[in-house]
Amino acid sequence: MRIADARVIVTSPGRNFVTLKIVTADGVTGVGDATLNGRELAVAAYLTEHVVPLLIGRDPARIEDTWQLLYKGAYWRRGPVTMSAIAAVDTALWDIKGKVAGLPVYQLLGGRSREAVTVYGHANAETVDDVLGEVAHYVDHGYRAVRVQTGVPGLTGVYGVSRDPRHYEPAGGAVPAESVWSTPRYLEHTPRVFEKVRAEFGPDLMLLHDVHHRLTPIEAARLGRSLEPYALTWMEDPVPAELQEGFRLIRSHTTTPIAVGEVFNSIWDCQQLITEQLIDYVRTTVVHAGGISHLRRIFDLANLYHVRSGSHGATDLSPVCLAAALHVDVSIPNFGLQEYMAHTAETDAVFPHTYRFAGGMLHPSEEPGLGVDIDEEAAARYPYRAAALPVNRLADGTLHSW
Ligand code: GCO
Ligand code: MG
Repeated sequence: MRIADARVIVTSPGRNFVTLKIVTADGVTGVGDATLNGRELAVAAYLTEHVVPLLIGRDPARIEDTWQLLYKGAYWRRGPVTMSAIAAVDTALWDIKGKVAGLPVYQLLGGRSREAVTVYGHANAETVDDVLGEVAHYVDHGYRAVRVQTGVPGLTGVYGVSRDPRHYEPAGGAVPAESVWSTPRYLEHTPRVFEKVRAEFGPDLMLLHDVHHRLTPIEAARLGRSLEPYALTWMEDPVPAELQEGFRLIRSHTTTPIAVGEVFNSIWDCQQLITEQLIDYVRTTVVHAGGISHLRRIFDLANLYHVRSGSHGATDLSPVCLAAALHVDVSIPNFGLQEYMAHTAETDAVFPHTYRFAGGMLHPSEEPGLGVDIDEEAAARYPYRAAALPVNRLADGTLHSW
């Protein structure tokens, strides 16, 4: 069997998505997500100019060899653009392999390790009172885990709080929006939020919080300590993670578990965090970390060091990524949690899929392959729109992590 065609499809049903569709000479198709929020066209061009010409005529069954060709062959290793492009090819080839075998992809990964995938939803609101209502919404819909974000008194436009509470979308107009940040106000406010949420919902609900890289290690240590009475499942991205050894400082001060990894694109970004047991959950994804093949390598390494998965699943990762993530999640021994923000109806219509949500869990597709596709006619109705991620500044104008 040979690859006859590979199409890069850019569509914007409410937000931008990049999808690779590979077609074999006998008409089997496979899809892979290549969306990199705010940098979509860079990956689309990388695929079109540098990857698609290499795919035509290749044997689609050779997933590992194709991965190595695209990784080692480029010479310029790693990076989010390269690794998202490799991920799209890898994911599409697993989809094809599943269809050819007549099996859902999770069966090719070793079969089920659990019945379904526990997910966490996003409760976000400007005030503490309003966020209690949002948490209740998720509990009422069966969720066992909820991420909680609120505004901070005195600050406007805090990350994680959106106008539409059900569909958080950080990317906005063509030029980045700016907001002002204050670490002292945030550190003062956040434990008060969790005190109220824990008191209202009791000990069983898993609670999570995303810091979005905004602290230094010693500030993160203070936050983690102040949240200990409320027994969070995790504190996410407490600091930027380029300096992996910085996590030693956080770790030595707090027992609040740490989750990191949504911006990582290879095993080398988290190797020290994992082998020194500086984190509890690694949040790498299919799309940004080299596809199903490479994600499995990260999770296998993590498994040796008591680190569980907690894959990123925001709405800027397409249903193709989510479908693929569920096959990984249901099969690995060290699954932790999967982030889940429902896509809009227009996005779901462009990406027909057969995974389903029930009782706080996502169930992967039972169809051969990934169980997701792109409706190319529907996709063509939504042309690309430039949309940038925001930036954050301190009161004196200093650019800060957002
Ligand atoms: C999360 C993330 C997202 C990212 C977004 C960037 O935990 O879901 O932090 O909200 O900011 O995916 O594109
Ligand atoms: Mg996050």
